[in-house]
Amino acid sequence: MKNPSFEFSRAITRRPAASIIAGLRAEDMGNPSLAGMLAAHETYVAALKSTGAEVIELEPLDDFADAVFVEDTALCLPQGAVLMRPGAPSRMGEVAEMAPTLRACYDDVREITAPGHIEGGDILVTGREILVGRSARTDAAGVAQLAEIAADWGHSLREVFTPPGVLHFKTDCSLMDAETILSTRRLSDSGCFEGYRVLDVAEGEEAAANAIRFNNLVLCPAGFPRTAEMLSKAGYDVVEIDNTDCAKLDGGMSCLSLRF
Ligand code: CIR
Repeated sequence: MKNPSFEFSRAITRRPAASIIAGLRAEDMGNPSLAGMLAAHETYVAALKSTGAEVIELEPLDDFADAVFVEDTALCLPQGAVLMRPGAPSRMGEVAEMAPTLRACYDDVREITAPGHIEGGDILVTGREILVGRSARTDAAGVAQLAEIAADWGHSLREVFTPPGVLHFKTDCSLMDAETILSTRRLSDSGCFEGYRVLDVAEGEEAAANAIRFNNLVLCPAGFPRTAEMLSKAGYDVVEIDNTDCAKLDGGMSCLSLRF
C-alpha cells in the first residue's frame, strides 16, 4: 500500500505568469526573471512526471502574481481536499481559481472560512500526524477549523510554531519519509519534531530545508552541496532544481505543487 505522506499518483502545478515580477517578498532581492522561472518550472514538472505520476498543469493566472505557488491554496489528503484561506490578502482569490480542479479530483472538498486563515505552506503531513505552524499567514482560528476537518477524516493535528521572520513552517522543513524530517537547526531546536528522525540541513544552507519527497525522488533546490550530499549518503535519490528566481519571492520546492 502507498504511504500517503510521500507516495503520490498526482500533482497539480500552475505555470508562472508574466505578473510574477509583482510577487510578494519579505525582502527585495530584485525581480525574478519569467524566462528563468519557466525553465526551472519545466524541469520541476519533468522530475515529478519521471516518477510515474500524472501532473495536472494549470494555465498561468496573470491576475494573481503568486499563483504559481499552488501549495498555499489547499491541503490534499487521501480522504478529501481542504481549500485554504490565505493570510495574504492579495492571494485570497487564488483559492477560487484552484477549487474547480480539486472538485474534479475529489468527492469531498471542504473549506476554511472567515475569520480563519491558513496557507498550505504551513502544513506538514507526516506518516503519523498533521503539523500546522502558526505564522504571520496562519492563525489559531484557521488551525482550529482544520483540526475539526482532519479529525473527521481520522487524522490528528498538532499546532506548532513557524520561527519568527520565516514565511511558512515548511520554509524550514520537509518530510523525507514517514518518520524522517529534514529541518533547519533553528526549527528542530524548538523540539517540535520529538520522536521523529531529524536530519538538519548543513549550517549556512538553511534554504535547502524546503525540499519535497515525491515518490522515489527528493527534489532539492540547487546550490546546497553539503545538504545534497548528506541526503544522498542517507540513501535518498536527490534531484537538484534551480530555485534562483523562485527564491526571490520566498518560494521553494514544496510551494510549486499540490501532491496527492
Ligand atoms: C508569498 O509570499 O506568498 C509567495 N511570494 C511565496 C509563497 C511560497 N509558498 C510556500 O512556501 N508554500
